[in-house]
Amino acid sequence: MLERELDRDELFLQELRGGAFRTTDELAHALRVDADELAALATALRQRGYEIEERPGLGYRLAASREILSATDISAGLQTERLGKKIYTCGKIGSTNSLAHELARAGAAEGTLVIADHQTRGRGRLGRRWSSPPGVGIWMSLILRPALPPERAPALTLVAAVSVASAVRSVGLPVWVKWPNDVIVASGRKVCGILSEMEASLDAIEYVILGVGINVNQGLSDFEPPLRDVATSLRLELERTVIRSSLVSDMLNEFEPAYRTFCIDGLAPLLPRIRESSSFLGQRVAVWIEKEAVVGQVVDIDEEGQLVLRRDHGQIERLPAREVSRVQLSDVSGDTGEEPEQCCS
Ligand code: BT5
Repeated sequence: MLERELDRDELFLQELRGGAFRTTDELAHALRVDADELAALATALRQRGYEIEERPGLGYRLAASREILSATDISAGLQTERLGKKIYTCGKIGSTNSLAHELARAGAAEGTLVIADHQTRGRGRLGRRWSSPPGVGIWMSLILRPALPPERAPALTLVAAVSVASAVRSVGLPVWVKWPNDVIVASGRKVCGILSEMEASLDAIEYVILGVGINVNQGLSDFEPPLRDVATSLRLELERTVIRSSLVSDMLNEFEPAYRTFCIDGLAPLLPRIRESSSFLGQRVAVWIEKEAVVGQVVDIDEEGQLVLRRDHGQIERLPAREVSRVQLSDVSGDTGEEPEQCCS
């Protein structure tokens, strides 16, 4: 039932591709719905921001200029063996991570992808909000079932961040991984955040939901004012529209081999890439764990994906990603040791 509804949205958009009018009869037949259901589907798609024109006698058409997030296009760009073989596309949804949990609990296969055009309750880490306006971003969740002990799972976020960074660089934008879960541009603004959530027993992972949010085609006004200083989109940086579907395929094509390597050999073989992409190596940072700031110079990221800091008195400290609420470049005078009120990690 759920699957059918999700696929109908996608099917409707596919039928309207190319911009020509399609008659109500043709569309109703292709989607296996009646005229009223078709009108309701068109209304729902308009609410997502698609310009769907309806003319008596001619039927429906999609205004030509729209960039469409499409499962068919994502599939066409995939070179993967397992990831993205089943794709659920949604118009408006609370959170793709929540639907992915539901699907995973119901037995969905490894590699199942949930992707939405708009999230109304997109979430970040530690209960924070993730802004996910319609039609301009990649809001997606991947179901993974790695045969790994649960304590290895947090490093998957880093593997995914490096893969997103490679895919974004391939569209022409230099970006870096800001440990543990962000991808940022040279100004420090965030283009991508990753939220991985795990269901596990004491010694085995049942599944991991890897939630990835990428700001693709937002203009400045698509960001709420508090985000304008800390967030950016590929379009704002590159001054052109980026096709979301091909970026999703590129990300999955990058991620699959890295994920396979990680499952077999751990993080070690990926560390050179991780270090190369890292925005922090050699820098002095403040890392907040709960309300406490740990300040020091980043000397490495280790095989567990922990940030290795040299404190001022020379002591080496290893910080696990899951306990960290915020990381910030630090100058000596600026650190109060208290987390700022407005938390934008
Ligand atoms: C993250 O959390 O960066 C993880 C974001 C994961 C979002 C994806 S979208 C698909 C999937 N479904 C979901 O519901 N979530 C995942 P965190 O490190 O806690 O960063 C959250 C902070 O980033 C917020 O407190 C804001 O300051 C900032 N922020 C919110 N929306 C943003 C956006 N669109 N772009 C950049 N920064 C944003």
